Amino acid sequence: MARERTFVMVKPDGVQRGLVGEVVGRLERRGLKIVAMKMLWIDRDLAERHYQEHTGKPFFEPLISYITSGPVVAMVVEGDSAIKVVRSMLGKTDPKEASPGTIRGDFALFTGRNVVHGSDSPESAKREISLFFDEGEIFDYRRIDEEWLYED
Ligand code: DAT
Ligand code: MG
Repeated sequence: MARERTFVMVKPDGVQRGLVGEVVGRLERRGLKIVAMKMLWIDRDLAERHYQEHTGKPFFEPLISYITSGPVVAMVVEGDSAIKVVRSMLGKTDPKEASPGTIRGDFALFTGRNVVHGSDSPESAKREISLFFDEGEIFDYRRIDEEWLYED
């Protein structure tokens, strides 16, 4: 069993469209545990650092202005293989290609308004969590259903 932590964010369009509860509810019902959560309004500096791998790409400027256009809800989510499981729940980056049943496949149409972010690897998860959260904002606790969720 590989218990992992990943970084998840409801982007400004998700907040504006009232999808915070939908996203959090899906993660919780899957058995993933929210170990940190906050609303914040990302500034340009944090946006550029978060999306540093995309610096210089044609969509970089629109991406930065989208992600800084309103408040977001940022989370650290924990569970077995959480990084891969969350990515599969988000669906493909381009919502037109995302399967129904995924968050993007159910709630979005455009790559530039794709509602949610999730880390794509253990390295990105570690980097992104530390960009958004101090250690003291992340909580270590047992959820009451873990006994029934985990096989061992
Ligand atoms: P993901 O968010 O699925 O991890 P990514 O890391 O490749 O995707 O890109 C980050 C965000 O940048 C993505 O959610 C939307 C935007 N983006 C990516 N590729 C794009 C493209 N070709 N055109 C416009 N926006 C794009
Ligand atoms: Mg990415």
